[in-house]
Amino acid sequence: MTQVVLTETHGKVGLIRINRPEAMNALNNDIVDGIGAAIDAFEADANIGCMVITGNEKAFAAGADIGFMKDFDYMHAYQTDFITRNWERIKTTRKPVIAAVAGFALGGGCEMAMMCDMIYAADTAKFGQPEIKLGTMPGLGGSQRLPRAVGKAKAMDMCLSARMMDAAEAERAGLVARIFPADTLLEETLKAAQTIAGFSLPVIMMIKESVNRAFESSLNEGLLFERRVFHATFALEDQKEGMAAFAEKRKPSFKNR
Ligand code: CO8
Repeated sequence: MTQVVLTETHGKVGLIRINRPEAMNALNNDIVDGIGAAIDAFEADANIGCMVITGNEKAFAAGADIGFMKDFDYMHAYQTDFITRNWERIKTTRKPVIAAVAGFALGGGCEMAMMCDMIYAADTAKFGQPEIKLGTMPGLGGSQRLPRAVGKAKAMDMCLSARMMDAAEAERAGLVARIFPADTLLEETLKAAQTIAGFSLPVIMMIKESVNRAFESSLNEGLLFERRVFHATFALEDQKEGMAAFAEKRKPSFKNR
């Protein structure tokens, strides 16, 4: 049986590839469980400082597998806790996750990319929430994360019209952090991930946690959270090392402590 999720380690970066090319990487339980297991392993590996999730050149993922869910009824979706049970592991990992998107990121695929901490896109990337065409709606966070990323007007437009957004528009709108030519997407994303993973792991985690607070709290609560975590960095050996290295004009050597 083909493995629908492949993992590789590149230095301090854990790479997760969705590998179901015959179905445009349509997401099913095997894939999300595989992604969950990969994240568990990279989270537990003290050598890993950043993760990358990618698909192939045609699709990051063209949505949830329509065949898998087309005969669901309400009680099945509710009783099996569809999505909530196992589709959101990306959301809980404390290490940063970058989505490297080439080709289609539609429906649950777009939502999964948005669940990551940031999206790097190939110039071929296309984002969309076309569930309305299927008589349903975004269910993996799209109606909440898309407006936070691109604002209400574009999010409403995409969810209601089912139109796709190309990479250039996605970058202008704030959905995507960086765009690369398709043939260099993975290489450039791994390079950026290596840069991140080279910093102090507790600081990486504290920054991720603080930026995420911006979307989950009022400004004053978020500022207070940031201030407390910032104060806490002065308890780190890596802060002493980072600032001493700057003063001594040398490269810091972080110990993740
Ligand atoms: N589910 C199942 N199979 C799919 C999916 C999908 N989402 N997308 C593509 N495939 C399959 C096709 O059926 C086809 O299979 P086959 O060769 O056996 O006929 C194969 O992938 C290749 O696809 P196409 O021939 O259609 O390729 P095209 O290049 O012509 O078109 C598209 C590519 C535009 C991506 C087109 O396939 C498409 O529109 N796909 C459906 C996109 C969609 O509607 N996505 C939303 C799905 S609903 C959803 O995600 C609900 C989210 C709720 C949360 C769920 C948690 C994730």
